[in-house]
Amino acid sequence: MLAGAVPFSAERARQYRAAGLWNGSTFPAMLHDSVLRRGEHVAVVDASGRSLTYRQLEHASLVVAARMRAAGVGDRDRVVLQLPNVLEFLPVLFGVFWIGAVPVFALPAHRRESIAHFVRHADAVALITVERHLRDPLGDVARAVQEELRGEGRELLVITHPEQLMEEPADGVGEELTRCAAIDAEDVAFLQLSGGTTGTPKLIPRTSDDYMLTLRLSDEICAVDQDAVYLAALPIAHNFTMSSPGVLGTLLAGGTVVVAPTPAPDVCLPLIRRERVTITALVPPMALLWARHVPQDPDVLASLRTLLIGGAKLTDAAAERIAAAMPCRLQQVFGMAEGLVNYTRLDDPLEVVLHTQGRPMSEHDEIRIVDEQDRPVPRGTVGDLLTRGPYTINGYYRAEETNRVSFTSDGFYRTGDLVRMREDGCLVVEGRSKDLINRAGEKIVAAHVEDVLLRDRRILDVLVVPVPDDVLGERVVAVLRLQGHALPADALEPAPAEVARRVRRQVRDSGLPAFCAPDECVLAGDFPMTAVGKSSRRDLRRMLARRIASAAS
Ligand code: OOB
Repeated sequence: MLAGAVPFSAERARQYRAAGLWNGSTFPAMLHDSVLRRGEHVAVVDASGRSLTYRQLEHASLVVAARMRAAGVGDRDRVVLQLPNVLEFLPVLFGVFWIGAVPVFALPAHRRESIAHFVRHADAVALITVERHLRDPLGDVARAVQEELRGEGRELLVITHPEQLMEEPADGVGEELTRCAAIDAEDVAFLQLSGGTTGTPKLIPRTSDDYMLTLRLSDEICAVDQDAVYLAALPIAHNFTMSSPGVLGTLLAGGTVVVAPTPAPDVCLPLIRRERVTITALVPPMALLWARHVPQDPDVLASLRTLLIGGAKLTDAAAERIAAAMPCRLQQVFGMAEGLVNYTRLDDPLEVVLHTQGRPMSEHDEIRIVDEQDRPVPRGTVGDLLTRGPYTINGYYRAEETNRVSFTSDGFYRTGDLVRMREDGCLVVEGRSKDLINRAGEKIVAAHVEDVLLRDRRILDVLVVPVPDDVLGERVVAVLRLQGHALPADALEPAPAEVARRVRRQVRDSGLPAFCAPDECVLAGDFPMTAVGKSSRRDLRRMLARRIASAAS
């Protein structure tokens, strides 16, 4: 096992093997298997129409492997990938896999401090990125990190033209085909990043065995087969886009992956029509945006069968809005890079699809919902979600102290999510344990208030956040994006009095306790986003704090 990763207990590993959950397959072997079955089928195509068949993808990845090896990168070396949704992502990823090196999945939105942190923390030998992505000079960032490390006496190989890694001729192409059997499926295959909205992302060691299991289960639950055409609209290296069922689930099934440079509807909707996309995945704010842009011409989305929505809470009102607009099935996904993934099922009643976050993928997923003393709460009561299972990690990479608080002594991961389990076994996410607003001792679930407000069509989106208050401890602030009220992206301004009155009345009339009514309403241009496009409450709280501080001075 890669040093710094926390292994499964021998007993549980034995059980998972015996149950056939872990079957020893690896990513290179998966790709090779798809080549044998689907060699001439298109594996990946990008927005400009460039494409690779399975055979070409495998060959390109072997060229990348040979070049990386020649550059001195070897077995178990960590390689940070900061790649946007480009065609090269897959050949590079599999190239790194072939040589037994360990990718670390950064996202294009990560800034220099985070990239430097990943390189140091993972002790990476290489960083592969592009010169530019949208307006971000990722190449300059990579060289700045390289310089920083050089100052510490460490060398970092930086590659900012991934297409050059695929150039021929290269020596020794194909040697990995025979070596790949040596990759241990129970060892760490890559380091994923935690998606939390607080602090620096932590590194999450996932094994081939555990991740391959998630692909097989996801393919089955989402009905992904060799006819699937999956649109990667969200950042490709995020766990959701990668595996639920994502890019890798599609390659396992022998389908086609379409990579979109951004999730914007004006980019993705034409791509869906052109490539006859059958399935894609979005975070809730983006799904709401798509729902507003669904073209009048129903033919544009005729091929789309399934829209997966996950990554953040989809409120009931948002779910209803999206279901009404999108001419396809919805599936909610409540997952985490640490492991556990829940889906609503394709044959679930609409009520379940719209109002729950589904149930675990595997019957071997263990779920505990507990109170503050870690005692199980009765069915239907909200509590902290703890989980353990065949694809959930046992610890973050090189993080002993964090692991002591994030895992129980018997190996359950503390997700930080507040959930309740319905009688039918479906989970409903009520918020993050840290996101409860504590107003003079009354606990307020932000998502409940948001759900009520989103029922008003004039409200495009809303976040309800706490702001420190001398009297109340915390007061409730509703930050709104209103229809027909365009503001500069980072603007925050007090809402007109009649809007605030209407909002408060709406919350009181909904049946929520009176203390849930926002103490203050603010209008925003855009919401700050996390690297994968979830609305960031943390950044919004910071912006509000800055606004209050500057108003006071
Ligand atoms: C996915 O993974 P991460 O690691 O970026 O974020 C995990 C956290 C969860 O602990 C939860 O707080 C939140 O994101 N979350 C949801 C949710 N899906 C994720 N909260 C409410 N409802 C949902 N449907 O975000 C991720 C990984 C794999 C598949 C899908 C999402």
